[in-house]
Amino acid sequence: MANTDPLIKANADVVCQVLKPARPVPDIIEDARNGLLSRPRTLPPKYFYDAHGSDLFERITETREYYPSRTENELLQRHARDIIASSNPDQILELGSGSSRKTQRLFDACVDLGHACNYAPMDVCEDMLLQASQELSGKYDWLAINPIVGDYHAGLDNLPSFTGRRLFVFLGSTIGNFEPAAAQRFINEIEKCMRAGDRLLLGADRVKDPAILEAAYNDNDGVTAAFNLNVLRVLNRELHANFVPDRFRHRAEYNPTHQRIEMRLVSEHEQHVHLGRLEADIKLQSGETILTEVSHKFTPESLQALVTHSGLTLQEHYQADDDYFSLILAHK
Ligand code: SAH
Ligand code: AVI
Repeated sequence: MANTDPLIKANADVVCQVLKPARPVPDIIEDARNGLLSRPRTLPPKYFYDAHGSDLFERITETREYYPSRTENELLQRHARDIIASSNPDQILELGSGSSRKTQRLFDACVDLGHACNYAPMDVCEDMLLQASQELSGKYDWLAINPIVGDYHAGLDNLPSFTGRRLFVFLGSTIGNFEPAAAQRFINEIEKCMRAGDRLLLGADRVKDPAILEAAYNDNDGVTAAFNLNVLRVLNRELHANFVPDRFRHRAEYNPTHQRIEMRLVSEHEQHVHLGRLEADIKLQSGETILTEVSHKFTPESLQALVTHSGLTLQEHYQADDDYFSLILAHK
């Protein structure tokens, strides 16, 4: 029978629950009005992740230069049994789960330990959620998967309630894409959702040689550039805008003051762009930029402070041998 419930989205095998916003968040029209009509021009990074953008992100993780995913995967591989054994979760709830590729290290550990739990991946990209859930159900037939589509900036209060022990997971250094004050508020918000005995597993990229950081965001095959430029196609589709991606170029630079990569689109010419649904036109000068993403890098101290300032207790700090990446396990 056809699914007629607007809060349930499904493809052949998987059903996706829609997270009800706990507070209003700007839609793309408001974000574009706030971000594009005044200078410096900015856009929130969540608009990268339409189906194509999510695929491009996956391709970024396979580039030689983008070490974070590889390093985090190795850390998970090494410590997953310890994480599962000590947190003993009945549910793994993952925020910004994307392809859930690295999370498989936790499921592998469950298999090794004979541990059963269910999985609630949450993401703004429904296509990727459905694809990931299908892949996981093929690989781990014991795993019940309850995907949730939504925007975590709209709050976590309406996440499905759960009575057992939960392991909250936030990987990939996506926390670095938040401004520092917003990152603290978000970890505080996760802490509020947690109950005594729950755990948080947080992955974060580390401050390091700027050349290594800049290379990771300027891969030779141009995948990161394509990912950055794809946001213009999203704007064309969603805002009835007429950006010409060929008239922009990708730029990613390390800002040592803020210890973050700043990713921008640079207008290659003076040009006019029509933003149909805003009923507005913007004039970009040659060389003018749109800030599309910030990606903060952490020191061991700044990362631990982020977690402990929320009131959580640090349990483990797993660090890569080269100090490139950290995984924090914390409990309430
Ligand atoms: N955790 C995965 C994916 C990281 S990419 C990994 O480590 O590889 C960032 C993910 O966060 C994407 O899947 C993107 O769709 C999701 N995301 C970005 N903004 C979001 C938002 N506001 N709400 C929910 N998910 C978001
Ligand atoms: C998801 N996020 C942590 C990635 C990052 O490294 O900031 C997104 C990304 N942007 C360019 N490359 C990867």
